[in-house]
Amino acid sequence: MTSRAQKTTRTPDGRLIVVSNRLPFVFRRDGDGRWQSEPSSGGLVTALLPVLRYRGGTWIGWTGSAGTAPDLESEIATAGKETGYELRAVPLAADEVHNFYEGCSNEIIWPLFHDMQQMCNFLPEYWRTYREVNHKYARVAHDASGPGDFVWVHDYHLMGVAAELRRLGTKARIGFFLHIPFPSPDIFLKLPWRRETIDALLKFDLVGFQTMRDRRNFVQCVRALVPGVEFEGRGQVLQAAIGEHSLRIGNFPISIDFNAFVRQAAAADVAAHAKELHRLLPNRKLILGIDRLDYTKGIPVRLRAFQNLLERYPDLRERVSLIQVVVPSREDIDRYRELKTEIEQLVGHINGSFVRPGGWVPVWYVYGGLSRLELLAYYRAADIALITPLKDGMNLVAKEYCVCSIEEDCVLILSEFAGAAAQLARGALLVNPYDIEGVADTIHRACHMDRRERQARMRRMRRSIRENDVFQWVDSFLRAAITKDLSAFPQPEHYVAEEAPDTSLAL
Ligand code: GDG
Repeated sequence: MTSRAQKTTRTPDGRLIVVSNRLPFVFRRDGDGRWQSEPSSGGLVTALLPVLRYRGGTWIGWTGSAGTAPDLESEIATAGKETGYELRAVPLAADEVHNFYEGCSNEIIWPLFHDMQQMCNFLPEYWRTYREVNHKYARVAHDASGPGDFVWVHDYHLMGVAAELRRLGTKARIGFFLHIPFPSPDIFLKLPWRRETIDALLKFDLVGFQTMRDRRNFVQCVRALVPGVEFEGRGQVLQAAIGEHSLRIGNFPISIDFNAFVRQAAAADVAAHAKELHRLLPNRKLILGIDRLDYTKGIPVRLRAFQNLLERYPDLRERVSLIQVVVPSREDIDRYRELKTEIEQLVGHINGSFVRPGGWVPVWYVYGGLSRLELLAYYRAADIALITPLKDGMNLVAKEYCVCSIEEDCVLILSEFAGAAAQLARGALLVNPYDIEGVADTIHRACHMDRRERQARMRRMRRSIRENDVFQWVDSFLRAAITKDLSAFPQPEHYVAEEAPDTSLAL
């Protein structure tokens, strides 16, 4: 447990009840059919752990397996005892997993909120199950919480939990954080259940978004759909009133555990692994892309940009290699399988067009998850990170790359449509990921950037991430829920500078 997190994090009085789609554990049966649990290693877990242990609390979520297994319950209880906070599982039947998780969450809300309405499958039964499953999560949260507690709900799967909790008469305060973007009204209004969704979000006491742009989109959607909501404030956290209920709405860019990444990246085995990568791919700049297999990540168009670079800048042939890591995800869905095939055909085409006998391979393609050691080694070895999602809530890979670059001698190329762009704009080279020639030109610029500029840019980004780490993120969200005086939350300077508010709304 970090003492820093303990000292700085003030929660509202009472315990913290975290509600997320999945529990922070992976449960698997071993060879003898007995359940084994392994803690997940994500940033959210790391950040919330000190608060949960210090204040006491509960984490509510699905185990990841459909149906119920009585013997799993005892493994959940054991895992909870070892972590120092309570775990409560929400059991989901196979049809609920299909309609709520794969259907409504991942075939409607995920694509729509990433501006990909053509990918949406607006089936009414998906939405019906979404409401029922949100009710299930709320029921467990209601039983787990008391009047002085703070319930913190995470992400797009669970936007209806506060509305259900209010119906159940829960007295605890309830916050929500959306990890993915919130779309503009043009897109959001396509959702057949738009009014119900906005009404449900307005039932929370605090709604947090990654960026000012997301928050502004939400405010515009509220204005378009719900008459009579009044907004007040100009800083990072706004106050809104709707009838008797008032809530706060803010932007809280999520971050990473800066010190842990620096420490781990500096380890001797990481350095040795990074050196080995340079030995295998000698005398060239290494360009790195790491993405989950997802159509929001923009992998095919990025490969086309790399191909364009090699065509238009022959001086870079044999002097650059793109390491593209694709982490398997949702492979049982046709669209994801098709995406994988498209990526592999493009890689084959580029390598077939430019490969030189006995040596250089332009694209080094890795399909599979990386160990922590490998991930850190790729970060340390890469001269350039090419992170070009078509849309992304934040993108922690961008922040992790900067922080692991302990020599501060490398370049981040970042999509302007990643939430991280608002914070890293002064150090990264921002690109429009759809602009194939623009991205190619930017890679060329990155390859020729002088050392002083590389270091100055990287230093600026690393300082910003250090000052705004994940513990500060938890702290600011929980403070926003209780602070009386909202002037304690001025908009961080870099957000005002990089993402000027829409003056027609002044919000
Ligand atoms: C959602 C939003 C938002 C990736 N590959 C491997 C691996 N990773 C780790 C990275 C990073 C995490 O997974 C990915 O984080 P992202 O932020 O990029 O994306 P999502 O998981 O889609 O998350 C996103 C985030 O929520 C937080 O609010 O930033 O916009 O979509 O930590 O390091 N880790 C290992 N092997 C891999 O192969 N060990």
